[in-house]
Amino acid sequence: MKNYTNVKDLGNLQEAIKEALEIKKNRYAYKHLCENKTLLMVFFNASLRTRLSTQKAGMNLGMNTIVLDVNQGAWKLETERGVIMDGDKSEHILEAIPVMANYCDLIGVRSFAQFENKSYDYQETILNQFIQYSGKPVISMESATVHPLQAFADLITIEEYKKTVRPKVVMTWAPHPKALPQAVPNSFADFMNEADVEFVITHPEGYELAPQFVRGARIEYDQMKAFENADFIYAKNWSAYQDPNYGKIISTDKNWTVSNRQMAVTNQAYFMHCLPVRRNMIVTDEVIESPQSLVIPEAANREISAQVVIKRLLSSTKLFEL
Ligand code: AN0
Ligand code: CP
Repeated sequence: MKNYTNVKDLGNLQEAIKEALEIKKNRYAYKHLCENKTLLMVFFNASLRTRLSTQKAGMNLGMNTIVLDVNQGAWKLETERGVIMDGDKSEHILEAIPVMANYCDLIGVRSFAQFENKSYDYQETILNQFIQYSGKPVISMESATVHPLQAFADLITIEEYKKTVRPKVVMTWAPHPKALPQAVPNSFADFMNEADVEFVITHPEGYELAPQFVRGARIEYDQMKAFENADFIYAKNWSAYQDPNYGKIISTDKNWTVSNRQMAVTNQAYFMHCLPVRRNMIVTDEVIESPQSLVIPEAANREISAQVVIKRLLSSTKLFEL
């Protein structure tokens, strides 16, 4: 594995899940594997889980970890080539990336969609600059269009809690006051489409996601119908993907907030959300506090997904031959 951005990077998914569950049983089994290797985590946006779990995963493997919050203490970075840099940006990303790469063996990047230009976002311009100019393996820690560490942790969680061989997993849009990226639902769909589950996506009309992520998944516009007999409910808000509304909020319909009303028609489904979550917008207090809520074990599995990815990335590079 050269970089980590999507489900295909994991190869055989069953083997990846098996490896994750083994690591979870003994997360210090490889505590010397990455000694004297350094993980650099670059954050253009806020984070709680990704920051802590990825750092912990690196430490479990004996790595050094450095965290850089680009917007707090570093020079403001220009990301466009060709601009005359007479504004407030002191350094260009084209110098900053190779400089940062000097000090590490592996780079994680968090850089959300900016919603100014859909093709700039969907070409993963920032992440790809890291891939192109660092010469180091790169992990998306939620970039413009994907959040594969989250989706892998979600899949591990479903594997741990499923009661049937092929559970019904429903991803539902839910309302939110601010426009959010499509990265989390994109990657969740990317993973569920490859997993052994019955996958259904439900959202109001106009919230259709990019076809390369949705692929053959069933879309059901009636949320109650989608929830019938579900084993897992995966709630998430996202802003519109389709033109001309890219990056915009086109509904705040509170009927879509996940509550006991919808959960009642499921097969006593588990509730999932990647967090952070706004209570009583996305999900009611009752549902998130219920015994069926998996939000905390789901977050715990972020350490495990990150550890599998770091281990594989460093094992498959030439680093260990140097
Ligand atoms: C982000 C998002 O929806 O992509 C991060 C989720 C992991 N959420 C917020 O910005 C609230
Ligand atoms: N789920 C997730 O990625 O959370 P953070 O934004 O806190 O890292």
